[in-house]
Amino acid sequence: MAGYKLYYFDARAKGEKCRLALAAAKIDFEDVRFKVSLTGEESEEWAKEKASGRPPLGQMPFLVTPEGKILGQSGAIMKYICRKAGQSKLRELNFDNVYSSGLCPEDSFDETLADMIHDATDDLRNAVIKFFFEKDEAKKAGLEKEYNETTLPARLEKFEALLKSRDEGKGFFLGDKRMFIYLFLFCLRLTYADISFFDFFNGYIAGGQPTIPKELQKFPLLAEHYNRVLNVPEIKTWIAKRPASFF
Ligand SMILES: N[C@@H](CCC(=O)N[C@@H](CS)C(=O)NCC(=O)O)C(=O)O
Repeated sequence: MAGYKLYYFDARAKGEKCRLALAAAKIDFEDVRFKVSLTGEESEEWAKEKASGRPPLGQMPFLVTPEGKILGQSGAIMKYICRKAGQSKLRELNFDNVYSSGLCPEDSFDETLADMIHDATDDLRNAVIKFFFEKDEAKKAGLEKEYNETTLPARLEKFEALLKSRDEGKGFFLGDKRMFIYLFLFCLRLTYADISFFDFFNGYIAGGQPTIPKELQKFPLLAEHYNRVLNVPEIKTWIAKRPASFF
């Protein structure tokens, strides 16, 4: 049976959080990349794929599962992968309500908080995309100014407070709380909220480089969090080996 196949352009952009989730979940996948055009023309291979009707929304990224099922929308794909990663050996032992080694919070309120953090980073992605592709120079400068001076700093303040609200910001946004069950200590752990946040700052702001972007300098907890995600071994390895791309 073929493994997972992720289809996207040869870019980080909207596809990378899915690739980061696959890497963090230790799921082998085929990283199918279509040629990207900065001038907006459609590549022949993508036009053909789209015309086949296979991408469910006529867009990328889309994921083909080993069973041949197909999913679109980057956020939905990332969450699906992270939920899959939760199907650990411990689940088979009926420890479901206690612990899962996955990348998705078990508690439904926490899962919704993870969605909130993901959606809030998507707002930033969309703001960057808006000024990046704006052709009117004056309009572009206005949008970029608003993003740099208002949208981004306001959101960063909120993100810093959200991170601080769990374990004083020394861990991840969500995941298991610190508690002992029998002899095991369960700690805050990586979830898709962290992957999404990290992907925005790494993929969109730091040009994909393993460096902390200057925008996080005034937010020490977020800067440490960025480093914490960057140093998750599977994420570090993926970043070192992924193909370089312009955006
Ligand atoms: N909300 C969607 C947006 C997907 C999207 O806009 N995909 C673009 C590339 S980033 C695309 O497929 N463009 C090519 C086309 O529509 O033909 C997601 O996050 O997956």
